[in-house]
Amino acid sequence: MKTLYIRMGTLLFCLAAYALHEARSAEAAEVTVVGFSQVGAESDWRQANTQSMRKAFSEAKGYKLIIKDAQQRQSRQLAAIHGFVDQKVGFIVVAPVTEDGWDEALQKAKEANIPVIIVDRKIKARSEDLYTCWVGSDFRKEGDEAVAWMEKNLKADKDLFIVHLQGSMGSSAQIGRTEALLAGEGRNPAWRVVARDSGAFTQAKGKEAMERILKQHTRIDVLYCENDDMALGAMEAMDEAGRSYGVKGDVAVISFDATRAGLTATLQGKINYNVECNPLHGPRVEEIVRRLKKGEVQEKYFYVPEAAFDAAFFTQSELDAREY
Ligand code: GYE
Repeated sequence: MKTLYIRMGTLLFCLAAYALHEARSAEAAEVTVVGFSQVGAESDWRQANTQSMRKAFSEAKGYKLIIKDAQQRQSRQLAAIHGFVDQKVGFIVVAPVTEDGWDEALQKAKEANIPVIIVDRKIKARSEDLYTCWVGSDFRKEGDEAVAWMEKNLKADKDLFIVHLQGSMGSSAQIGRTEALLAGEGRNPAWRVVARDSGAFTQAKGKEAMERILKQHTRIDVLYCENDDMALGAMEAMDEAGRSYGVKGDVAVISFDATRAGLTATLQGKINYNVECNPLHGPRVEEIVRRLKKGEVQEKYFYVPEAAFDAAFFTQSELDAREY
């Protein structure tokens, strides 16, 4: 009888140890699935943004990150959100291409109880309750920074002829940076925007737009360009047309993003003033996911810190110290 009790005891102990082992390995293997709908790969900024998300949501940290590249099309982003809900991901992250048109997809995620974090550009939703929170830049402030530099450094006793290259129309980045220039125009009667065109934030389209503009305008004092990729394209067009630009040239170049390529051009004096747009959202978004998992409440809006760089003061060591 005694032996039987001992055997049963041993058996129960083994079963309990096995159950504990199973529970522990399930816990260790618990993976958080995050669906990320990215705008595309249109610019260096965007690529740095995607990298930052990949790094933050690594497998080593217990994540499975599903990235869907929308190739700058909202229809693809909407399909991606619907797909993420059907797949029952734990969290959805969206970098929205435009501000409008998200209500229905977000409603579906809300009904499925999946938190949605918006990054980079903002959205105009029927209700702010349709998403959990937002992380990104203050685009109007970036534009105001650039316009303030123009007001201080490009004082014109006569008219200032400005060319304005815009990003993807309807995106918050375009809207904020454009509004700032329009406000500057309103305050400065000597400013004349002689041409305005969109280069959709890409180098190729920025070049094409600038080629068209250069054919029509012999005098240009300023190029206000809403990102570095388009500025690089526009500089190619100016090189080919034999027009001088930058600190020592005829056309002062104002740009946004402060990517490595953009800041290299700033260091070379080809871009006069470059306003940073910080793409490193990954760590912040990952922290938000961790906190949401613990049930902690988020602040609704988080603006990433940003700087601006004047070619007159920018140095090689500052460039070397940059993270992207
Ligand atoms: O400035 C541009 C990119 O939304 C902040 O999109 C982003 C903008 C960025 O393609 O380069």
